[in-house]
Amino acid sequence: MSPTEVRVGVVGVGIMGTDHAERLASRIAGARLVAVADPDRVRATALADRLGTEVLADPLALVASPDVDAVVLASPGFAHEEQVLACLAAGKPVLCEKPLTMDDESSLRVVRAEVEHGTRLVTVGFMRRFDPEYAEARALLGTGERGRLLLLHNVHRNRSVPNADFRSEMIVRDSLVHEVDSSRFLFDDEVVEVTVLAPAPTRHAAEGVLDPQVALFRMAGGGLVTNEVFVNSQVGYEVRFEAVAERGSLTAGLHTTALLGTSAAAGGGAWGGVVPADYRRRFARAYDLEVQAWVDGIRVGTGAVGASAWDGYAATAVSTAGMASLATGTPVAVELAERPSLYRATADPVAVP
Ligand code: ISE
Repeated sequence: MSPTEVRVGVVGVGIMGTDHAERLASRIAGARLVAVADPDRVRATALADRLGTEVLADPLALVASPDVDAVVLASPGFAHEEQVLACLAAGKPVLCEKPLTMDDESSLRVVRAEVEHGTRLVTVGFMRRFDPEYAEARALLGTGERGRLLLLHNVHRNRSVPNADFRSEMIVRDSLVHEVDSSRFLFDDEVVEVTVLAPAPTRHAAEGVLDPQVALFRMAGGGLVTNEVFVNSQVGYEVRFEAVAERGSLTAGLHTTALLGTSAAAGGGAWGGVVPADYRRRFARAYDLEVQAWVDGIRVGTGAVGASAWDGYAATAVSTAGMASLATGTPVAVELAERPSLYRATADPVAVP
């Protein structure tokens, strides 16, 4: 398919779906937002009216619609498997927000369905791959100039979580999953073992929720990754890393680092700049580049870009093992299925913008 204009439907109009719908309606070249679908008809209608697009009640009707060429899925993770499989059955490209599905078995079913289809149609919304700092770090590490990557230290903080339903396991499945993908991306390697531990929780976490958490990943090639995830930091959205190679280290995200004790009143802190309140601000450019690259890939027929269904499956497998480790505090091995030839590289690189 190489339409001059890709007609896109958005399924799920919560925080991320609304953000993507606005992006598609206003600043993505070669795309037209043609429909939104959400079980919450009132919120979908309000958004559709504001953006001048159609509303469909049923996500599967949106996928099947002859007026829709490609689909952005921003529905809750538990709905993804059925909806991604419907896109594959309809032969439509789909940009599915993370996590791909809720566990590794269901993610593997998606991988197998795509292999059966024969070409890549699924992109998983791991937007950090499109963040200029992450992409540049990956390109620099890939040159080998600095030797082998030995260690990666990731920090991931949210000011707070949307509701008390955000339980300890979701910190692994919805938040830490980003570090799983970015570690695979930066190392160009698979995670083979995960350990998740938690200190005595912050008093700002809901009753029984283990927050913050610390996770350790062992990479197949011997690399090690430390991760802190803290979703009720009370300050703002801080995502950064330090990568330590044999001859030098590099950092990303420092300009969004908060000093301990800075005021949380304005939705962030300060460190020679502004700490964004949430991921829509921190990764605004990455989301724009991701969606533009996805649309461009459909228009020129070069196929899917960014994280593949395989990357989504691998990330979900690590999260599934991470949730098991959180329950026991012991290391859990990650066993992946054999990678089909449709997915050449461990983590497909993206161009540095
Ligand atoms: C959310 O779903 C995201 O994807 C954000 O990037 C992450 O920081 C947050 O913890 C998740 O809940």
